[in-house]
Amino acid sequence: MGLGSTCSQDVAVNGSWTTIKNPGYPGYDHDLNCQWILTSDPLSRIEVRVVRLVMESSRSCRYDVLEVYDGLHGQQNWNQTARLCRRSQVTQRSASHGLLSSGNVMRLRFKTDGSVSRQGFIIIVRSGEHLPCH
Ligand SMILES: [Ca+2]
Repeated sequence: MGLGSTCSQDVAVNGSWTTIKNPGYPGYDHDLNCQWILTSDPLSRIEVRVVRLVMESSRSCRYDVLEVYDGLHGQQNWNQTARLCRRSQVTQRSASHGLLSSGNVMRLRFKTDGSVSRQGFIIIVRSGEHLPCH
């Protein structure tokens, strides 16, 4: 399955928390390739917090994975900043510190393989810290 309309979305991020879940939560299909492009006000960063993350887990997240990309210079230059598939990762970094963009765009990608599915994820996003004006 490629990027489908049911699992790819543009999300306008503002100062209030917006919730994003995988399609079908709790539960997900095999062979998904979903993405969310998050955009906030040009002068603010985007903060991502993981509320729940229960996936088929592996050490390198090679089966099912939620990837986080920072848009360094807009949407043409994505830098992968996280690969999440285990609850322990969330406890260590995302839940406590959040994941912060360097600019006003971020991309999330949810990929699943052809076997074993669990609940999936719930994350919340908002625009946070304001960038200095140039
Ligand atoms: Ca799987």
